[in-house]
Amino acid sequence: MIKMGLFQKFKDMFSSKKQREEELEEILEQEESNEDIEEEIDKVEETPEEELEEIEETPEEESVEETNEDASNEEEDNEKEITEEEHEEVEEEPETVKEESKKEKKKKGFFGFKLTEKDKDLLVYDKGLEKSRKEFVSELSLLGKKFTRVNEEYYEELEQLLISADIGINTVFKFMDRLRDRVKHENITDTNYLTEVIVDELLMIYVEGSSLTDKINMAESGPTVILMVGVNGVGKTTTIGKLAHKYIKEGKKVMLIAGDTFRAGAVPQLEEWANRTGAEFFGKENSDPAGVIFDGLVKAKELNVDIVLIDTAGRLQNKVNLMNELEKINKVIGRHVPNAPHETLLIIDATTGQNGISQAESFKEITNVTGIVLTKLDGTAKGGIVLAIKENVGIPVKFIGLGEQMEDLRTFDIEDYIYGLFKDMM
Ligand SMILES: Nc1nc2c(ncn2[C@@H]2O[C@H](COP(=O)(O)OP(=O)(O)O)[C@@H](O)[C@H]2O)c(=O)[nH]1
Ligand SMILES: [Mg+2]
Repeated sequence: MIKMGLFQKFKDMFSSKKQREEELEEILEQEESNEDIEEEIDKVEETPEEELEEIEETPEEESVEETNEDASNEEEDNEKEITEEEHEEVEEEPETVKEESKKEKKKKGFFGFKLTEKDKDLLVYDKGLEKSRKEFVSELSLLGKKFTRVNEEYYEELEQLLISADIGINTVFKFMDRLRDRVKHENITDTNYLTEVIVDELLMIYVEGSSLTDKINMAESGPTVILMVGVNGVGKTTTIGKLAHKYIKEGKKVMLIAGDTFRAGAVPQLEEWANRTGAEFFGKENSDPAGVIFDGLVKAKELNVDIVLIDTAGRLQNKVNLMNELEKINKVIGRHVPNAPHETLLIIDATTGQNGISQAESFKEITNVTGIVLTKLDGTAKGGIVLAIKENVGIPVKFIGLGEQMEDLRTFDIEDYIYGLFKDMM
């Protein structure tokens, strides 16, 4: 009794995605190899244009002089002027067309092709999840090839594989129980087919309870305040830079406030991100964080800022202190902007694995975390951590970091994520 599971559904759904991706890869390859040619073409185009202008100027001037001299014959003059105008029009046309095509070319690329935002998502997800896909998913396929029959040894290796992908021990145990059940019920013996069932069941964990919203809660009026928390080095400041870039690109006015005031270099680091992205900035080194945030919010309101991103220090070593500090910060923010902070995003470094999960559990006790940003997914094969967060923490992942550049932050999209992980199997 074999049901058509999620795997098959996703497989069908993703076939168009795969096709699009193959197109994109081809186009990008061709564009790269054609960049040099394009430069050459530009150079060649520039020279005759200038020469052409010089040649054109001389006869035009002469004809104007002629017209002035011969004032008696008005009819002829008019005729001449018309011819000149026509002449100019004819000349202008190819230039405008040329200019336009140049601009278009810059915008669209050599083949008149423009990447959509969705295309960019697909490419960033694909690149950022490469490690996880190559290591975890290839090993899963290998396992299916190594064992032709489902036996105890197979189960053991599978369990190890899932644990090493950071899916989380409890999730893995639960998963293994479900799998064994399904194998028994559906009388599965073939490991190749079981590989599909495994992906199916993994997808199920991803999809289950996905009613958790990944939307950012925006203020109805006045600035939206987003507070960033998390331990040192996880990528808080970088994520703020990336978010600033994202929102500014969307046409919003953004301000960064440096609430991590004591760590050496933290304030200038944030200021640099403000400069790079074109965001407003407020910060004062070695001052009380809540005080800086207070002053920053006053300025944000004066400047009519749409989104305020606040950096904080992440000293988890002293939980009570951190809790008190965040409480004070929250009070200050709430007093200034009603219903703020609108989001408190906890940043977790995906490469720290289970450690990241325990950080999430601690921060959950300390403050009201509304979303998680999972950074450095590009640097790990442990993409399974998304599952562990869902199972153990229950806070939605809202963004993922897939690289160090400001474009490398994406809204967490379960479909793109699953595709990025499993596309080699589909
Ligand atoms: N590969 C990669 N590196 C990241 C990502 N996010 C942050 N980083 C790097 O992690 C390091 C620490 O980041 P930072 O923002 O200073 O962390 P903070 O202490 O939490 O503010 C920096 O070198 C960042 O470039 C990511 O998504 N991918
Ligand atoms: Mg920082």
